Amino acid sequence: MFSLDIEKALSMATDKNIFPVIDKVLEGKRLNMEDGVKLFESSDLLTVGILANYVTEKKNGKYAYFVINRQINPTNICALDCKFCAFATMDKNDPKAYEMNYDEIVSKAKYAVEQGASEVHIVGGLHPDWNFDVYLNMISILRKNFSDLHIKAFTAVEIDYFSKLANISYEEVLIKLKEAGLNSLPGGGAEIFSPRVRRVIAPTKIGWKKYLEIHKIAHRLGLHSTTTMLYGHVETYEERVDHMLKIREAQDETGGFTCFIPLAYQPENNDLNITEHTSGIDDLKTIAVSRLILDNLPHIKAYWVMIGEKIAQTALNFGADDMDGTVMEEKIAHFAGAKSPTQQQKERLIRLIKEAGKIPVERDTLYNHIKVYQ
Ligand code: V47
Repeated sequence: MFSLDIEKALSMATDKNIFPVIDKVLEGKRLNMEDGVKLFESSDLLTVGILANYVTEKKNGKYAYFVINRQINPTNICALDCKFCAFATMDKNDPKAYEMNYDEIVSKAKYAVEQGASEVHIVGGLHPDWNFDVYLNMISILRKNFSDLHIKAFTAVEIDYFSKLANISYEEVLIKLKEAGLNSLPGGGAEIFSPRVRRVIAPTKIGWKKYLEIHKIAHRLGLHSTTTMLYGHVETYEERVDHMLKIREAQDETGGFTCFIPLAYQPENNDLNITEHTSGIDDLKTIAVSRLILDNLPHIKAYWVMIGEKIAQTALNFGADDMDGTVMEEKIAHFAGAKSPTQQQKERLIRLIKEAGKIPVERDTLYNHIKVYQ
């Protein structure tokens, strides 16, 4: 019944180039580089979306997830100089430079918990004067104050920095953080894996091998993580698909990624000479193609902060099954010109999901159901 419906829907497909890709998806076969590029190049967005939605619903039914969470960015003073980043500054005397003390961090987490948050998401600059203990104590202090809160903190880029600061291995850094109370890693810092692109947009950041190595070590230690891709700047379609294929290969090894998050490039106040926001078509296609390529990733997130709530809502029918969450205080995208609000109310997320024809589920970080809104 279901397959007849999907075949009927796909009988309207107009782009012959993607017919073989459609067949592969319906036969449950893995897509390759050529397939991914054909999907990106296709003008038949609706067919690509129907196909991605078919895969999403096979995996997650009609459920679409959100989380009550808060982002905390302890400092924006950073030793790296990524060209796309408008949030960080290398100069401590820059008027926008800031650093939080532990009391401020705890009070932000306290407010989040009072609002019903199950997760805090902590990332920030690589502060040149903070040693590893500053970051480690941040986690233990939060854990002492909030025994049940899920602490998702520190990207692979930060883990690499801590390992250099403390002169210990990635594994030792992660074990210490886990013992202090860390629950999982966020996916930031992936950008685009292509060394060509990294040389242009993030020349001093760790490369893709270290990024994936750190995530795989975390997975082996029992820490789940998410993973991301920054798109809409100088990368090609091939480089986007290559990025996804590398993530798929790592996931085959460990199975530890919960979710893939395409992050739409925000063009303001940075040193990259690309001033255009991504288009809605590109946002939807990127979500759909990632759903189709990443057959072993359980969830695809439409991050409303970067693509706006209207496209994020629409993306729930183009392969995404998650909207992230309330966020409460977003800085990274907003320093770079994001037009979305800096936070969402839970009721609005529920409404956006229901209007998309999906069933809203409040989840925890690991996608356990907290409440289903039938
Ligand atoms: O690592 C920085 C990106 C990331 C810009 O793990 C930019 O669940 C667009 O990773 N335009 C941080 N993007 C955000 C992030 C994230 C967000 C939500 C959920 C999760 C998760 C992770 O933001 C950075 C970088 O890749 N970023 N500057 C910019 N101008």
